[in-house]
Amino acid sequence: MFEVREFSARLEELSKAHQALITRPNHPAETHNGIYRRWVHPILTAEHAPLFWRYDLNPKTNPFLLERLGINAAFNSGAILKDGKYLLVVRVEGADRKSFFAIAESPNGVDNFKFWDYPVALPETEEPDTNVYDMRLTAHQDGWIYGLFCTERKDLSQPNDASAATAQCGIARTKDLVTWERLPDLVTHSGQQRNVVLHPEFVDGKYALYTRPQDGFIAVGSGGGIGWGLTDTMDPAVIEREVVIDKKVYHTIKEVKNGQGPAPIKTAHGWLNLAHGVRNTAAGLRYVLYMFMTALEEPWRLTHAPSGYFIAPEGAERIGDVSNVAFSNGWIANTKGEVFIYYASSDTRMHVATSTVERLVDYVMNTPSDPLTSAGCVKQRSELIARNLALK
Ligand code: M1P
Repeated sequence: MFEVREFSARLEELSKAHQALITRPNHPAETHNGIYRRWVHPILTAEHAPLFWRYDLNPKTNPFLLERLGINAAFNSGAILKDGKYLLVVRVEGADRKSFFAIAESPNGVDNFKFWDYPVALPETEEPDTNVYDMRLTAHQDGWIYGLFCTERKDLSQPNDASAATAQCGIARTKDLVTWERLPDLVTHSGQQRNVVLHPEFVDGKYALYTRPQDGFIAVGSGGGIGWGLTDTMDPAVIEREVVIDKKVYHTIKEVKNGQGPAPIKTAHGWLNLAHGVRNTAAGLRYVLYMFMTALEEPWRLTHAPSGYFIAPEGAERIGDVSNVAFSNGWIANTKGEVFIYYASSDTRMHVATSTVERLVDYVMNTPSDPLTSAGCVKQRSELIARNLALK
């Protein structure tokens, strides 16, 4: 029989290991490309979830100290800097496959992330969500912090297909990330929506949203691309006219689909945007991150689009529940101009890479764009080589 003594000893062991994990100092990787630095340890994993979320800690009701409600993953997190704290609204996925949101807080943005005691109690609309995920946080000019996320429900038009689902954009707002007001889901003329993000400022006196129109739940079909639309209010948010501002392109990193990452960062030169692009391979889809810049007064107009990917899954990042995925829906620019890029690997865990606004602006404005053909790429590279060899 498992003695109470053993219960206490095991609990102490578990607590020590958990405490060591969540307080482990992080450090930047030695090698880097000059654009950003990856930090060595994942900043959040399933194991970061508090023990009291997973175990019944009462020896009377759980004498064997069994894990009762497992956590599978902690990934795709929105981010915001608030009252000097780096806050992530994390997509936490239970062993039961359902995702929920929980806030994790760090004093420095790179380590010591600790979950608040309770997950977010997200109110529902009249049509309950089956699954919610990938929240983008936007501190809007109107004074609210908005959280736009994907709400997934069973596709009732296909009752015999247990996998048939629909994705739409759920909307909630808050002042403190504790109490949330749920607003009606976004209405657009597209079949489904995922990766919808609120622009932080009014544009022509309206709320502006980045969208991702798609025909099906996984496939974007003939639609896709990063869309843009305006709505008079967020309660309800209705987009009458959706235009694609960054489309899918053959034989690029975004051939199959793409989607806006977090809300863009405003700079003196334009808006810095982070997005994900998806291509197909014999081993399945490959998700990478890329960047682009849009005009300050016309955030729907791309001004610079560096060639290729910005971050691709690397090493252990390539392995997880959905392998070969880098995904980001959160970043933070602090008052010192430092940028914390929060990205998830393979739908499993969270990482951080750091850079500065200055470096990212240089990267986006001065990196050549994709010539779209092998011959064009050889020409582009040969010109670089020639310029460099001429320096000798
Ligand atoms: O599994 C990879 C990603 O797939 C979806 O992204 P997209 O809509 O662009 O295909 C999302 O479900 C995302 O959560 C996930 O990380």
